[in-house]
Amino acid sequence: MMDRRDLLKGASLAALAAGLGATRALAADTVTLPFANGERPLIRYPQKRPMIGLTSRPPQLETPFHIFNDGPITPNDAFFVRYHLSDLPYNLDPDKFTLEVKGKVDKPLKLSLRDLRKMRATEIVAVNQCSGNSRGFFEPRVAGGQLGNGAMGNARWLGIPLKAILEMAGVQSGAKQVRFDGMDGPPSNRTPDFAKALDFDHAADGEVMLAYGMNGAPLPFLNGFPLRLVVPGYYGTYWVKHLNEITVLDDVFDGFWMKSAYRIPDTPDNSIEPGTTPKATIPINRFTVRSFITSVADGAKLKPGSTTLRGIAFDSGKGIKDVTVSTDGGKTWTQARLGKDLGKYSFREWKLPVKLAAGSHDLKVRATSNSGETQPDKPRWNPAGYLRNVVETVRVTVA
Ligand SMILES: Nc1nc2c(c(=O)[nH]1)N[C@H]1C(S)=C(S)[C@@H](COP(=O)(O)O)O[C@H]1N2
Ligand SMILES: [Mo]
Repeated sequence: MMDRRDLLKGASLAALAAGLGATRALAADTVTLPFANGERPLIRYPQKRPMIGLTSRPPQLETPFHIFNDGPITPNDAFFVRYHLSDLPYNLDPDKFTLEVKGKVDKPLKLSLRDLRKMRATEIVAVNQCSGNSRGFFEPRVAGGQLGNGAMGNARWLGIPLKAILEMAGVQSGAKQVRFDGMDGPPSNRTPDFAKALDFDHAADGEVMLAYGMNGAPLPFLNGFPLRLVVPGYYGTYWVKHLNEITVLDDVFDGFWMKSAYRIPDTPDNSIEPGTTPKATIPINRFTVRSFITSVADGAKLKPGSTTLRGIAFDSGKGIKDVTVSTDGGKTWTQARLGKDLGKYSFREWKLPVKLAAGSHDLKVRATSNSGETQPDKPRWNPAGYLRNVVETVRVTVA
């Protein structure tokens, strides 16, 4: 259990500010992601182990993929980091932090962390994944952060259902959306502030959460200390960090990050002919179903004989029904055994013992959710590089 002292200790903000703002993190080593221009430094930030660095202003860090083989929960110090704007709230004082709830409510609120921590808390295990996770694999290539598969993570979140806060504030009739704004901002006025909105019914569904705890500890600074939105099953763009302003709206929020950015083609599978422009778009929303092999990396050399393949699968919250694996490039498929069910929004581990003869093998994995949604054999394409969920292939040589 965390008490208030832990909360402060957890961030040790002065030290963080020095480490994050003033000095550049140490680049110890490099890794190469498997696409053109995939060379990246391994960078060490406060509260983080060495991570794959995408940018340093603002910090953007990817989880080294082998960490997903360590277990279904992604450790806080290995959890990916994504920001849009470089003015981070390094100087925030958790004692003075207030969450403001305003707009179309009868009783506008100003809540301290202490107020929030007195309320009845809930927990949920849920995957956070950046919309652009795996963008670097798009063909043809698309603009944006060239991410491998490490812009995702699974954590046990602790906090207050947003529903309880909205009830406390007394939402007025005619509420359409709820807008969320965090304490970070643009270094100049040229870039629009980062704010996101959810439809009111979604915001008040009882699952959307204001989280202050992550895997039994306070949120790491770079993952939104002291408070962030958790939107189970939805892409990370909605998971607003350093959240200090909630506004109930009686119209649809048309800020830049809703109206112009983070949009997907309005087609049945949200994809279009590669290289073309969509006729109409909608805001990105739920995760597509995905699965990965985590126990062997692409290009690995294995000894002939028995080995156990392991990995993870997840979807937008229907839960994983089954995972099948092919060791012959997709000609034949075998059902894997699923691991413990940590909840429908969590990574689901799977494993399958296989015998591999000498030669090269294309290993493939495919997950199907409880709604029957499954992964396509051919990648779907959209101009922002979102939603990747093609059946992934890991090529290994057995000798
Ligand atoms: N305040 C704030 N919250 C934010 C963002 C941001 O730029 N500022 N980026 C969003 C995006 S696009 C993603 S993918 C997630 C990433 O969460 P993480 O950095 O904790 O992994 O944070 C979201 N919340
Ligand atoms: Mo993102």
